[in-house]
Amino acid sequence: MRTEEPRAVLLKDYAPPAYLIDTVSLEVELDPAATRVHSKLKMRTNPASGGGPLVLDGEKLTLHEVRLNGETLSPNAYQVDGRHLTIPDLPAGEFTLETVTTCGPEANTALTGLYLSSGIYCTQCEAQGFRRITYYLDRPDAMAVFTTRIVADEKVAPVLLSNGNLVKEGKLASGKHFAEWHDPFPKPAYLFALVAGRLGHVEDKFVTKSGRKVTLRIFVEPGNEDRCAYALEALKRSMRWDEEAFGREYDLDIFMIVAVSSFNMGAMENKGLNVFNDKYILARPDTATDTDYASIEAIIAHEYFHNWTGNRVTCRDWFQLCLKEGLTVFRDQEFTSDMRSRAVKRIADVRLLRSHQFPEDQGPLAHPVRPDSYIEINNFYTATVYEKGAELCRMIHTLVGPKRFRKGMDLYFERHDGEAATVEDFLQALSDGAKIDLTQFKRWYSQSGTPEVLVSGRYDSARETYTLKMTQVCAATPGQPVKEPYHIPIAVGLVGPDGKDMALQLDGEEKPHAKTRVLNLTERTQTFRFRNVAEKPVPSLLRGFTAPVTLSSNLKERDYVFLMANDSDPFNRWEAAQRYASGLLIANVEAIRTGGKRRRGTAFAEMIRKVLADKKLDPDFAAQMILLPSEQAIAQMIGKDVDVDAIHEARETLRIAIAADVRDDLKRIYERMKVDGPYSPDAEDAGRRALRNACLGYLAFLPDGSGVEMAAAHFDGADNMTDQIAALGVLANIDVQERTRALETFYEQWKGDHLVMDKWLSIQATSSLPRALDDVKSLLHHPAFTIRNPNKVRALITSFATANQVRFHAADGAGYALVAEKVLELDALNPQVAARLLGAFKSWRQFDRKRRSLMSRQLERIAGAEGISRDVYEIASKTLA
Ligand code: 0A1
Ligand code: ZN
Repeated sequence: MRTEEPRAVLLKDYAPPAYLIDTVSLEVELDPAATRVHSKLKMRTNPASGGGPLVLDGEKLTLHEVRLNGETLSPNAYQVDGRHLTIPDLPAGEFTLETVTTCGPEANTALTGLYLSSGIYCTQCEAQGFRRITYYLDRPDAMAVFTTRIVADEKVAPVLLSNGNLVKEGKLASGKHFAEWHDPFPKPAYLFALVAGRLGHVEDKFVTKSGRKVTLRIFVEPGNEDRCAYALEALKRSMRWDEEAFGREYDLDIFMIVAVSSFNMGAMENKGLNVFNDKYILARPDTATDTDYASIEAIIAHEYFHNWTGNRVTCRDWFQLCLKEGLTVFRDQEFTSDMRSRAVKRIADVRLLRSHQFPEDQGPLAHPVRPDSYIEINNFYTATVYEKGAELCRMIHTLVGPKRFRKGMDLYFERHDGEAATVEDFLQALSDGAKIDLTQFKRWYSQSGTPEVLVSGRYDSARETYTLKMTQVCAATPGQPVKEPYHIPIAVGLVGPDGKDMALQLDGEEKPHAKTRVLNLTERTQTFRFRNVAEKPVPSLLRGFTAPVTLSSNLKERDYVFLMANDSDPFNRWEAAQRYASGLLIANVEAIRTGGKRRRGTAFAEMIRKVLADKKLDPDFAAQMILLPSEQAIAQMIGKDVDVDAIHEARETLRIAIAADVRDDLKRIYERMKVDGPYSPDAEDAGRRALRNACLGYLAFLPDGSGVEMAAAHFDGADNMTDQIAALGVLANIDVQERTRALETFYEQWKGDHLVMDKWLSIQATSSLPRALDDVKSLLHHPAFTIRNPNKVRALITSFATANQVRFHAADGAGYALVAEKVLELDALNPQVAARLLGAFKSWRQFDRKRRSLMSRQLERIAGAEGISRDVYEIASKTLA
């Protein structure tokens, strides 16, 4: 049990640093056990705050020497504890401070600071990793110009990289060599990076719109060079897109990316030297799926776009994290929408928002997009900061339109380039540049919780009016009992009986305007009345999902059936199908529990038939239309006393019934969507594969067993990973011989490839068969698994805990016990990854009484364990609160 409660950091306590650092010179002599770092800081008193003791951050460092203006300080002139180096007396004005420290990359299992990933030295400094490399003002508003000299054994580390441009390199005595890098752009320490090791690379060039020639390099472990082509192409497309869409050019002579296999997150935007989880770089048709290709494209773009939203304009403090993350996610979403299908991208983003952000916002870990308190900042790289943060940017974009939004963004860059900014700065620039009052809108940044919008529509045939009455409510969240009304943009359309959109004329308007209108809901209750509505329409509400809210309305099942056939807004067409299917599944769950009669879902089957027959429909979109909502989505909609077994049974039976109803149509499309010729990851072919595999996902479960053969043949005939894994994923859920054979064949084929092995692990962990828990337990001891690699943990344990609802929530609590045990084991090695895994318990209150009690017992066990990290303590204690 912890003796003292870790102290929370509060937004309201922000104060500028007492000292400024103008330049940093680092000399880093690499050694696995003791890397020596000599740092020379040119500092001065901050005129804005006026001196006092200098408190530098530093953790897990051995301090050897401190020099002030060239003179070694006696140890009584400073204090060191496990977290700081404090120097009470300093001369007024400018001074030079040097420290010599050592750190141990080999023993660094937390993967923050300097560590070794498969023998490659690399760093991860966001959010507070730089303090594990040297003593420093490790805060984002301390911006300095960095020069980094790296010294290493030439055999161990022939490649030496850091931020900026290479200024010098050469050989030294006894097999050592060095490289010196200079980054002319002042930056906070979290954007520092250093990589050294035996690395191969691929190279290309990019000429910016103003004519700057940029060398592009992607570094990988030797042997992986043939898997970089897609990432490199995606990088060039991202660079061009940012010039065209936002007028932003790249600013150094070289842009480098390094792919490493041990990484806590997806990737990191270090200035000029991005470091990536290799999962998001390496791709070849036989090893990567279409989804992998799409993620690579999106993450390459995301990190590249950070160069302006995050690096050139950075954050004043970590509370402002959404300033760079929400905005950059919005930018990468727009990029993907321009590269691929906008409708399918929107559906994917809303799915992610609902599956990850909504449960967070509606549970014990709810926090505002701009939090005002944290114990461990690494716990705040959340779906709320990223995904809801992006939705807030999107809402502003919806309110002002693309042209004015661009003006606002231009002004933001103009005003704040080279600065560490705040959410207020961003909103002010957008407000001034896009000419919009965002005073009320700002509440979205400080109020947590998902607002609920209740809509009631009424048609008056005598007056030919259609009235929408809207009410917004937002439930209490931790620390926030009462909410003020939000400014919510709600796009709506009215669909006439002929299935066509009506022209919309609001009360007080002379003539009809567009067929989709954005209504501004700003009060608790508001009424919008449309005139000249000749026939009773069906309203299409929240088109394009223009706000991150839950919506309930007086629409009936038949209205959803109508909309899923007719809505011109593709998002809402998909949404109507999901609502129809969810309603049906929830009714069937109830029927299972009470012994009532189950419904068969003929309208969904009918919709599938129509969608499959529509040759004009984009196959990727069609694939989205025919998929049933996930078990997790149903659990979330039910919200309390969730019965995971009934949900599983309801969904499985409905899927089989639908498959039986439309088997011929599914078979026809399965044949028709076969892609001939060599594999291409482009959106068109990927869409065909998605639809074909969605058909297989139904057919494989036909009660006559014919689908198993089909899935096995699909597996054997696959010439790319997308098809191979689709078939394996289907077979993994069926208890047949073909399952064993396919898993074995796959293992034999891919056991030498760590990324493909992650797929093999997670397919078994997410199997809905009752054996999944035992399989996970034995795979923990398999050579393909190690708890020290975050991708392995995510593939096996996190996917079991978050994507296998029916087995993680096994009634005897064995799933909970296993995951809790692993959280504790992992915490001793890597607190960040442990805390993330613990997030699997966040919705514990929505399950039945027995499960609630089993889950809370595990949470208490973790919260009370000896010596747990701040990271895990914060999640465990807040989840229980
Ligand atoms: N800024 C990165 C994500 C990132 C955050 C934290 C990390 O370590 C704690 C690593 C990466 C991004 O948004 O891509
Ligand atoms: Zn980011």
